[in-house]
Amino acid sequence: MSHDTSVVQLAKDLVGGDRRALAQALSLVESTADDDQPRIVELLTALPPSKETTRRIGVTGSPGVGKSTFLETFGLSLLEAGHRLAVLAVDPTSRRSGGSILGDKVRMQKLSLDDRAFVRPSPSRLALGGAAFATRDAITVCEAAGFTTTIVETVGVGQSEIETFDMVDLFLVLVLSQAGDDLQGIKRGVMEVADAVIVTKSDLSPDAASQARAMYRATMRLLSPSRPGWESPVLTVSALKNEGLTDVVNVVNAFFQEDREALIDAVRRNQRMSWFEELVRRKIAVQSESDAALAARLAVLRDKVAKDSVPVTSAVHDFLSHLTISFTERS
Ligand SMILES: Nc1nc2c(ncn2[C@@H]2O[C@H](COP(=O)(O)OP(=O)(O)OP(=O)(O)O)[C@@H](O)[C@H]2O)c(=O)[nH]1
Ligand SMILES: [Mg+2]
Repeated sequence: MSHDTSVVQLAKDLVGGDRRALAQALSLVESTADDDQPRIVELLTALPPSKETTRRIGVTGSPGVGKSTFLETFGLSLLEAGHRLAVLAVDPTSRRSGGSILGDKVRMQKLSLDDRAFVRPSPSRLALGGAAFATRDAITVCEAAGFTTTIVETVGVGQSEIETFDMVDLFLVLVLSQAGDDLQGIKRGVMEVADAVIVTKSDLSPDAASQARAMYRATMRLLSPSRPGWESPVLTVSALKNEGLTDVVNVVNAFFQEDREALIDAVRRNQRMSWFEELVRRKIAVQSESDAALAARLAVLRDKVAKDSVPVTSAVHDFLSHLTISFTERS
């Protein structure tokens, strides 16, 4: 791999707190261009390892539930408490356009303008395919830049919530009180991994909000704990009226208390391990199809397997021997 001095400089500037370097580094790790891949590796290798005391928080909820508005108020209280905050907005839907990115900047205006915070709206393109992996690298970049808390805001559709859960320490699920009559629309799987449930927009109808809270509390009691020794609380907030935010801050602080550090470390370790395993699997799959010689061998073997002219086990061994050769030639 050629030594890229510009990337080494980028890493230095990033660690030194340069905003432009931060934005550039985030664009780089989000890039899917082949040319950028060695530069991404070089950048990540040049960064200091993440500190254990950093906080990674996921915030999810259906479109319009009030995530960005909540993050503005919640984020400002984190800044007050001395944290430096990065917000990475990930939207796996294709509805996100220049307009909604502008919307994020408006909804998180004070955060966007505060130099203790950094807000990164991501265009939808980035959320497709391997985006979950890019977001993990983006967290690493933010932590290297000195942010003590990184929040990943994700729109709750499809698999995106679970992917987010797998990259954070604490997972907050925002829900509307209007949807409180039943759990329709909110998948059970998401509630199972919620470390806290937050009923939003309580100012619209305080009664509906407290009914929803009671209903979600009952639901959460039926589920097994999201983490060992942690009971997921259900809270109500109005981000617009700044009500209930102190409770959220208290829950977050309780979650990150020192006696839970070992648990959080173990969670991160498991996350790194499955990230590695999954990425290796994916890259091998991609490699098998994109490397001409390998792809040709794979096609021959598929054909033989189809005709039953070679045992499947032998075909796999054959394939693996080609894979090894292919990688050896590269290094
Ligand atoms: N009354 C009231 N309205 C709120 C509150 N929080 C958010 N809203 C409104 O709800 C709408 C959606 O808020 P957002 O914060 O953009 O919601 P979001 O979940 O980030 O939306 P997407 O990012 O588009 O999925 C906006 O019109 C907000 O002004 C609240 O606490 N009370
Ligand atoms: Mg939003």
